[in-house]
Amino acid sequence: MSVSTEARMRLAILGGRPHFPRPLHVGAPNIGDRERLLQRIGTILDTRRLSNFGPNVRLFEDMVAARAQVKHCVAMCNGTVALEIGARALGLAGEVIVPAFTFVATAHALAWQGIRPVFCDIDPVTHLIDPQKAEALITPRTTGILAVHLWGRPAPVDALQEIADRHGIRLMFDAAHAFGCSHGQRMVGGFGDLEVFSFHATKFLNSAEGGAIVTNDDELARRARLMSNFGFTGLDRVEALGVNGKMNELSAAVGLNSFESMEEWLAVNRRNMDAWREALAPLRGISLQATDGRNRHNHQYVVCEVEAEQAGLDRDQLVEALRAENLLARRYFHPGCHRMEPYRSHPPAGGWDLPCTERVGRRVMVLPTGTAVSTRDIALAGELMGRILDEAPAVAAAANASPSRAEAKP
Ligand code: T4K
Repeated sequence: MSVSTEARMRLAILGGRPHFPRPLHVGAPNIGDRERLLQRIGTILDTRRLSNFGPNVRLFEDMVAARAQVKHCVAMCNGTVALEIGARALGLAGEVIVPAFTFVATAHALAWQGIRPVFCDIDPVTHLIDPQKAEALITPRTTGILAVHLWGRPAPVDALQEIADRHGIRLMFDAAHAFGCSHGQRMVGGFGDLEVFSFHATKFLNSAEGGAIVTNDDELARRARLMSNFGFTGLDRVEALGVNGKMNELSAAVGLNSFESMEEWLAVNRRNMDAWREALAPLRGISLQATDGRNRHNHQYVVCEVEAEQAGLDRDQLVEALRAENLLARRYFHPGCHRMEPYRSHPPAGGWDLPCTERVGRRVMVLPTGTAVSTRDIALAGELMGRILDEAPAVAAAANASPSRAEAKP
């Protein structure tokens, strides 16, 4: 059946059958060569070396550091713990400025250790923290800025560094989305005092669960490693407060396997991005976020914005219609951390002033990509979106009546 014939079936939200027989997820993991992974796991089992800085973790760290062009990599059990340990290793306390338009782990990693996240607004086009607005939030209690390379797009690193230096505060980057991305010729990894990657299953390069702190600062790297292993400096010798943040050998084996397929996955993401660009181009009111050709990009997130007036239905109604088709588009990072607990219940005097975060949070829709998604899937999705727009009034009404839509309301 041709894509156009498939797309002509009745829309699922209007009573038809879903056009996609299996769910298409944002974040379905990329899986590397199975045989190679099983071999690696076999060796781990044979040698009985399962954790505590084993050979797979050490090799993974070397490969991450080389790719990010940075001196040190300390692998961790996940990105959130890496953020927590990074903030501690930097001595962050009091208040830290952070964008509200990010995955909630960025803010939680601070709040979890008694640091107050002070939410900053974003640039409405790039979705990245606005440096001028960040500077305006600095108070005597501010110890740092935690910026995010959202969607793999580098944050305004130079402006932020200049502000941090001028105010004598630390600068840390949440680079969870940005492994393999660059700011011009410089790879993400060596900016600020330290950066944090996530290698969660849903990420471009995954180790099932995993993360890392990367830095060019010898002392910070030493401290982060110490903190990730209870503060042990030798057998029975503890020299600092620490937790268990270590990556295990099985995760590292998955990570090493991912490295071997990384270029292939990058090519798939690029191909899919081109296919999405083509599929969305004719659609009114749906625009794909542009990527900056001067930077390297992993194209892990396909991010678009829905302009309700032009499209004839809003982002939430469109997401509902797509989900009915088994195309599980996401509303990342709606409604913004400031509207999630515990932050929602503790606004500053006068409330949060984040107009761009609010606006972008209402418009952004993230679409599936990665090796589980074919160009044919994308072409069908494009045709379906065209049909949804053509039947916008009926679709909007059906979406409003849907029970999951009611649940999804903030
Ligand atoms: N900072 C930022 C900016 C981040 O985006 C993240 C994580 C972090 C920090 C923290 O890093 P980690 O501690 O996670 O290493 C997901 C991920 O869980 C999270 O890692 C990620 N960001 C965030 C953007 O997305 P959910 O709740 O949206 O994921 P979930 O479980 O709905 O997964 C997405 C879809 O992927 C699922 O619907 C099904 C599919 N999937 C998922 C997994 C885990 C699979 O097919 N197989 C799988 O194994 O948060």
